[in-house]
Amino acid sequence: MNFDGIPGPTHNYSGLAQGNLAAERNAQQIANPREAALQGLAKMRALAARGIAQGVLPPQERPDVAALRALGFHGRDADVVARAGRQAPELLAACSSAAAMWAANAATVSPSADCADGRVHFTPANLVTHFHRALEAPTTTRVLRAIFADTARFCVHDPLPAAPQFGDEGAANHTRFGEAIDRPGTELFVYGRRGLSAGPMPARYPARQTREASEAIARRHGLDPARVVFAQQRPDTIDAGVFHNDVIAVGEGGLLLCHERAFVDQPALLRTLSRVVGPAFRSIVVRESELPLADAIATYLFNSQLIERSDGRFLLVAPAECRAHRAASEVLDRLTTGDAPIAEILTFDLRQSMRNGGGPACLRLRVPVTSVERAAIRPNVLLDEDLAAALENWIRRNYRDRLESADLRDPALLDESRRALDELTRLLRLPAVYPFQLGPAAA
Ligand code: SUG
Repeated sequence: MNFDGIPGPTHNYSGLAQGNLAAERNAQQIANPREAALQGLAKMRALAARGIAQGVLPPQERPDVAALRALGFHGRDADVVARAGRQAPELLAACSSAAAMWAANAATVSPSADCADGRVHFTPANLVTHFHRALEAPTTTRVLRAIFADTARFCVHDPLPAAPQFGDEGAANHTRFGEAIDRPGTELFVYGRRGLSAGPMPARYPARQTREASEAIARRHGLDPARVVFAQQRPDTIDAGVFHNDVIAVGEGGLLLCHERAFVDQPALLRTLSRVVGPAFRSIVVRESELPLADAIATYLFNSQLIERSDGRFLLVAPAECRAHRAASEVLDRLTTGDAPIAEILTFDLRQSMRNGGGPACLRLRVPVTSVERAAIRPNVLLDEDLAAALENWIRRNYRDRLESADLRDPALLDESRRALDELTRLLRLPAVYPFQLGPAAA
């Protein structure tokens, strides 16, 4: 299943993510939160209409008043926001980010067939590299525990310790290969650096995922070490703007689609994967001569969703930007030529999210479940046409169509946002998950 994050009412462009070229370039643009949420919903709705199981993850409470209080701003909630806006607008921006929409960074998920105890394991990401993203972990953990509440089938761990050594960005750096969901598969963990030891490192931009974090996740999920593969992102590729592996590679079932500059010692990695995954493994490597790395990053071609259809071939869900770019569009055409494993391509306009460096794959968390496990998920977060219509109505009534940095100081935004989330909690029949619903103790 895919669970997509709903872009929240404070979606804005603050240039907070270092090494994320789109977010850096679009800093201080005027955002349209309503359009962001509707674009995300349109993608979910179209996939659900094709019979692809789809769930939703609610946005988070922003601005995060408790985080601002922790940084020394005091008074009533409205005073906290006003003081932060006057004294440290960059901190208010960080505490107002709607970045939880990029659900691929919510957690790393291992299917039950891969885990020693036969449950689906989740490790919510600590996202320690950026302050605005590290704020997500506690609410993400509560939301996942509310949705995957059946502890006989699901295990939602605490995030890893929040230290640079264990920098973890969730499923954006994790791929599960396998022929079936109920048989053991292979899990590929991609890291940007080794936590504290030496070794190749990007010079310019942060390597967000550490090998130590990935190893800890593999251990706590109870994965079979013989079926776990670790690989390093190329440091020069991170320095070119590939801040997560899912900007340059996507895999599903037996298929890996990646750029030739994705991994350190890529030929050796592909050999390892074909040995460990087995004969079903197939890779499609796009050459620099076909699509230069800079264009791959600008179009986000690899930040596509690869979805296996019932006939065993794949649907690729790509950003609309790929069709507006000649070389990228030619790559897409080539991917579907003849008896290629990819049978069809769907594109979506996700521009509001794309301007912050978030494409189709960033917006979704894959949760591999059997049909029995699916039945154990809290039902009201599963998208059908009724829920989609209700969400659309909720977005149209609650979201602004224009938000710029100065608006983050508006105390009405906090009230609007809380009202919207309170209504959404009821719509999705979730228990209280937000600090404003739980009281000061939760924050
Ligand atoms: O962490 N952008 C996000 C985008 C995350 C995309 N996710 C994946 N590739 N899986 C990030 O860089 C920008 C927010 C701002 O600048 O306002 C931001 O956080």
